[in-house]
Amino acid sequence: QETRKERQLPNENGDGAHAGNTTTGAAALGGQMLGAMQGAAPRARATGKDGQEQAGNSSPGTHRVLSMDATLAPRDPQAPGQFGHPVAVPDDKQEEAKSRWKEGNFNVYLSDLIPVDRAIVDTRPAGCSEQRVHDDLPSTSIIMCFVDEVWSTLLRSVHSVLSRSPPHLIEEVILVDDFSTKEYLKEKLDKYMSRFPKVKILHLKERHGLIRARLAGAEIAKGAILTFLDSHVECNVGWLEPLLERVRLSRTKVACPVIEVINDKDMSYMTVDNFQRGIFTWPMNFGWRQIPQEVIEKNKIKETDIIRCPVMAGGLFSINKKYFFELGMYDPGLDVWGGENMEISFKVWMCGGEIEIVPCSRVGHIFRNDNPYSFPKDRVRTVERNLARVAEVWLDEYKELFYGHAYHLVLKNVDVGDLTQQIQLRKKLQCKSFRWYLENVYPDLEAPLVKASGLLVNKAMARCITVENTTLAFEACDVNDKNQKFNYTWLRLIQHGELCITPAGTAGTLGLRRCEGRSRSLAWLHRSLATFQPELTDHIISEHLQQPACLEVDPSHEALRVNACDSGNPYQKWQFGNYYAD
Ligand code: LR7
Ligand code: MN
Repeated sequence: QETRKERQLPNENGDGAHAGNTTTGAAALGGQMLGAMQGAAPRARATGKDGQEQAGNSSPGTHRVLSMDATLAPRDPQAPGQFGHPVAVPDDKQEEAKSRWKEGNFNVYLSDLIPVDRAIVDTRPAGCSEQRVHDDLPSTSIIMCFVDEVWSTLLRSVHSVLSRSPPHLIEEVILVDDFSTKEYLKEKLDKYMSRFPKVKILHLKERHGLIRARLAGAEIAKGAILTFLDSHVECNVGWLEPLLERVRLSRTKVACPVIEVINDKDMSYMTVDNFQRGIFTWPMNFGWRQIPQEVIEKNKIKETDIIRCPVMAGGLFSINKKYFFELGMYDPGLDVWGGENMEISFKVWMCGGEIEIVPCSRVGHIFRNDNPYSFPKDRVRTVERNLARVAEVWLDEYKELFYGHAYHLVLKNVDVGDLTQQIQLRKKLQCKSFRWYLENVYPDLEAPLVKASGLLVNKAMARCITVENTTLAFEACDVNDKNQKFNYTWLRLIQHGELCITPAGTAGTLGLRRCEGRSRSLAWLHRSLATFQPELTDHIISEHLQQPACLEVDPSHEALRVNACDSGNPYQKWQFGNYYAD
């Protein structure tokens, strides 16, 4: 479910529609976008006639973006899918198309039907073709990893790179075959590609998974810049130069194209809404979020302006090779697929770099609902473990939010493996804190460190739990009494300083113990149980005891105890002073 979300289409993702936090979010975002525009190179932003002249006069050493393009003169204008138009499966081919779907989890039949060098419409915003880039852009190694990719799709990806990039900027195209099982990806592929001297194929001898396959490609790359692509893409007109221009301006800029949509059903090339940032929601689900209209207007953000992103989608970006190595590339302990986009994004921002979307660079990608290849281990578990590694290394105290939103990982006590090297790396690079990242890069993320805090009031008695030395009491509420203040944490602890409320040794009684982050014996479920026992909302249920048992006040003695949960019992209803999240 969670990983599905990562692959949702940019313009279909619910995140874009979130209105809840626009006021604070937008204000904070305003500052951020302003920063973004100051960071953009004036030369690279020159658009329209005026801009062009200005750039021409004041900056020798620049030229217009070339339009290396088959769009205007496709080899066969009548061929299906030409210009990115949708294609329909003929009636008598429906069965065949259906049966071939699972080869790639998209319409493989249609992919085979349309030319491998089809033209697509130039979807760049007006002004992009007038933009100027430096004459001395660095050349790049393109790295494309694949496992059992569909033949026609892989070819179309490679053709689009070769025909829509200025040749001198392509050092090489490295195809990393991640131990594919399909016969056609062996000699047949080698033979086909042998006509393109720049294309090199690295056949891995065992399955590396996407993440380590990319590292294998990076190791042999000769270009100063690495450009990673998925193996089912179509690079659009002028896609490469604006990416390289950004990386040239600063070696710590990581440049991503706008990822457009190649429709999985009819293979049409669809453009996406402008002004979308790559973001994540808890527990680290990648998504897209539109910059609010008022922020766009207030800051006069143009369609061609660079967009700074809290996180990248993962598959398509250019990065300075030396910088990538300095950053320790990807954590090699990440397995197969997933989470590496979070890792590289946090690492880049926190250790002094920037992640940008470059609107004048556009690349289509086939979005699919499921991976068409097998996972060596369970897919969900692989992704969860990867994300937990990222959380442990990069999120500091905020990792509790991650675990709080994926509490099953706490219950499973997920084993993330050895993190020593990653933690050392973070120290060595003197990276900033996750708090800094939140404040400066992603201020619109809601990230309260606890779920609730303040007085813990019993609703029936209107009295409060109090800590007296190291024992618990039940007294008249007093907002100024520090001993009545508790935090309800993401790890479900009811915490007062170092101490946590727990069912005591003797049945039914309550006590205080030193808190331990992941201890289930200290965990209490408050509110969240609403999903399967709605009537128990506001109860506080111990997770420790065999039977579900609730925090209760014994009305006759005014003593605290744990007792069998009863939805109608008002002596079991509790409320914190403040709630920050559900
Ligand atoms: O074991 C593997 N070995 C591989 O070589 C698994 C995959 N791969 C290849 C695969 O053939 C493909 O070319 O790696 C590439 C990416 O795999 P996909 O296409 O199955 O991934 P995706 O497009 O569903 O998912 C996104 O997230 C991934 C994991 O975190 C990678 O970062 C992908 O590159 C990334 N794709 C994009 O960013 C494109 C836009 C999608 C979005 C949002
Ligand atoms: Mn993909």
